[in-house]
Amino acid sequence: RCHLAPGEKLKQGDSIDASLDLWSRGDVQTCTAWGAPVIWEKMFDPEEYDQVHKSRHSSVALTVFAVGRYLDAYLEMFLLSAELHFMASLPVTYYVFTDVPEKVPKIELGAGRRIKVVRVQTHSRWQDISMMRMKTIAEVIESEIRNHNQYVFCFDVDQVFVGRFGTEALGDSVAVLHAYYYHRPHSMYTYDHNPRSRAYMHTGDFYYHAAVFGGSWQSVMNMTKTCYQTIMEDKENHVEALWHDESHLNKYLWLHKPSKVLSPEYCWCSDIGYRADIQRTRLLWSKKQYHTLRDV
Ligand code: 2GW
Ligand code: MN
Repeated sequence: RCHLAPGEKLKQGDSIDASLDLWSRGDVQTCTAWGAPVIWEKMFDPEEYDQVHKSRHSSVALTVFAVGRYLDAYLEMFLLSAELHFMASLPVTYYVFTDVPEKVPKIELGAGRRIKVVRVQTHSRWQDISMMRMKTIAEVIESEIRNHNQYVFCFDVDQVFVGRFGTEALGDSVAVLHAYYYHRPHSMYTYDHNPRSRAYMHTGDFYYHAAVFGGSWQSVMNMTKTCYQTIMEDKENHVEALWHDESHLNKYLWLHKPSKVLSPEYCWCSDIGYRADIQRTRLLWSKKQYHTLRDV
């Protein structure tokens, strides 16, 4: 069922997807082995998706962390571009987690859009800044988000929206294909290969990028809680997974298959250059400023 003819309709995935039309494409995988759609440009009608989500009063919480030097380096562009492209048809609440709330740029927000700034402590190791996001996200879903938003999307801050990242991306549990691995053989996936880590895995479905994941608040709470638990078990055992939280997320998503997969359009890296299957870019990695932002 993953090899539908181009133009053939797909009726799979979440209940909302099942009620709408999703078209297959001939040049890319548009459906996983377990029946979840993989979303690419030309597979969906954006207006139709917006209408359904508007009529259901869907709303979305976006979480993003800007701790230490990442605040000045990336946050303003991230937020300004999200105002243009992220779920433009729906109410959105941004949860910005930072160690210096007063430095969060005051940007003008569209109707129905709000920003909440939450102070978090910083960690001396950047690996911990990244990994501890899982704990913080689970906590804020539990204490706040679940009372206001059906959906939650979690982002790295070092990225910029450049095209529609819309309601077609909403689903019960959603993950994005890593731009560098979607066309590579499984043997090259950088899963954690240390049997002593809880993130250990040998075979998997895809290599997902932890820079973007989301879903219903229930699913994202389970995802982040479980990843935090496995990260802490590793700490007790004095091991750290190869790609930190990303390794744990990949393990989780192997054991709990996502109901929707986003193509690398939803987290693309311009350095890769031209690819015929990428017909639209929606979110781009920002340039890394390793020399100024990382001391390692
Ligand atoms: C991270 C690395 C080195 C030095 C600083 C930081 C750092 C990260 C920081 O000083 N402040 C901060 O707020 N962060 C947050 O953590 C920020 O939201 C950032 O986007 C996120 C992940 O760090 P990042 O973007 O530098 O890591 P990447 O782009 O190499 O990310 C992939 O691998 C990570 C694990 O190593 C995560 O899984 C991430 O989700 C992946 O995209
Ligand atoms: Mn990043």
